[in-house]
Amino acid sequence: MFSDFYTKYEYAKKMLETELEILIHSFEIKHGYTPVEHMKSRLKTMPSIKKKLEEKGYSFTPDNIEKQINDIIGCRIVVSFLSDVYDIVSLISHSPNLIIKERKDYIANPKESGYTSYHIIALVPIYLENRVEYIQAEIQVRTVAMDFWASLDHKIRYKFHESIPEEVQKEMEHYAKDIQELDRKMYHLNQIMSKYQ
Ligand code: 0O2
Repeated sequence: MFSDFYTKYEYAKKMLETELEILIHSFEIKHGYTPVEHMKSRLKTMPSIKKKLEEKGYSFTPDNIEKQINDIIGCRIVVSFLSDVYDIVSLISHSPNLIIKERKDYIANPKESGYTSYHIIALVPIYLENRVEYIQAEIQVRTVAMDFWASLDHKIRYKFHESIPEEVQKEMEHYAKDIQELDRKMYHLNQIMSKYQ
């Protein structure tokens, strides 16, 4: 039952990867500049889908997966500068092949933990025999500095199983502010450099 269901997500992940690669490549050709440091996509595993559903108080059924989990397909785009985040977001937003369902700007409004990133929930079309189906995917766009913080935070959460000591939490909140400051400085440097190009 679940393997057929999962196949749709595999198709949609391929569609999304191809679409993003083309969009980014066309941006690079137009601007003569490569904003993306790296891009990675993944399908959420069934055990982790089950865990997330249980945490939300839902049973593990295909219907609940489809309605309650919007990041079975996850794609992360890591860029150099803060301005690149918004350039990439704009690029994705203008794609005729994706439908933007939701956006969450955790850069303008960081999460309580200090987490910053720009999230887009997009609907990706997959072309089946007699119909088109739209599959949800979460695209996270962030700078290298934000990515560094988020991956450390992820390791901390894994180590402490969500009950993170207050001392560690406070340190991470401070570092999140340092990261924001560093991104602002790098953005400033990028603007200075652009005068010389
Ligand atoms: P994983 O293992 O990275 O996939 P949702 O969880 O989507 O139902 P919500 O609140 O709408 O609920 O989602 P949100 O917070 O917009 O996005 C969730 C994803 O963002 C997480 O996925 C993480 O990847 C990332 N994220 C959000 N907050 C934090 C944070 O404080 N620290 C870190 N490191 N990442 C965060 P998952 O499924 O939780 O985890």
